[in-house]
Amino acid sequence: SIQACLFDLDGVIVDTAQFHYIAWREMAQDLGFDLTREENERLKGISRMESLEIVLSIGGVTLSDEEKLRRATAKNARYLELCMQMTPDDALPGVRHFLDELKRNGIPSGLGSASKNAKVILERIDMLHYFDTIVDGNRITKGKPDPQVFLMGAADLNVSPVHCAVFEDAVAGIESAKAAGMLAVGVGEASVLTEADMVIAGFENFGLPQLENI
Ligand code: G16
Ligand code: MG
Repeated sequence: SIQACLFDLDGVIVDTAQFHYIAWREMAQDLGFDLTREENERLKGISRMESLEIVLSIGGVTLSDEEKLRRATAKNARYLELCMQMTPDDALPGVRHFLDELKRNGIPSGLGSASKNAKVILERIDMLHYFDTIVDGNRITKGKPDPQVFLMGAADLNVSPVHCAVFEDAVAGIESAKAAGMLAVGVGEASVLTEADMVIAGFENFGLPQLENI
């Protein structure tokens, strides 16, 4: 039985992926190339500096370490500027209701995100209080697909990994959950999240009874 739920942030709780894309694309264009939506898929769940390396390789651009840091910092400033347009209404449909249901049933929730901005974003959409633990890009040393992020969350909540369910929209995140020995629920398309134990389109018609049925 499931005793704890761990949630990815971008693409599961809130659609900040669109802002990451805009900010990376603007940087790419400034460097003289474009970044397509399809190429952007490869950045989901991947850390900021690793994402930068992927974007630069797409454009065939080489930068000094100093310039890489400057570009990553500028991208993040632009990303945060875009995120500040969000309001509590920007939480993805049904997710607040599901987190309420977990709370009512005494099932702890944790956040497992690669993002260093996780807390700021959760505060912005007024959802920080739902999480009994936050494992974010500031705590982890190994990013997804490594299981570290979710194993830390399970340890914080004092729940064995086999009793944890992970909600993830990224291929790298599903891999991470499976490597941690957890139930992996994909949020998105089954054709993309092929390694997930179950895939849901979103949280609108999803609750504890559906989770317990997996
Ligand atoms: C998120 C996004 C990634 C992003 C990463 C780091 O991970 O999916 O695209 O590159 O965080 O974000 P930041 O630059 O804010 O530290 P997740 O795990 O929440 O999907
Ligand atoms: Mg994600």
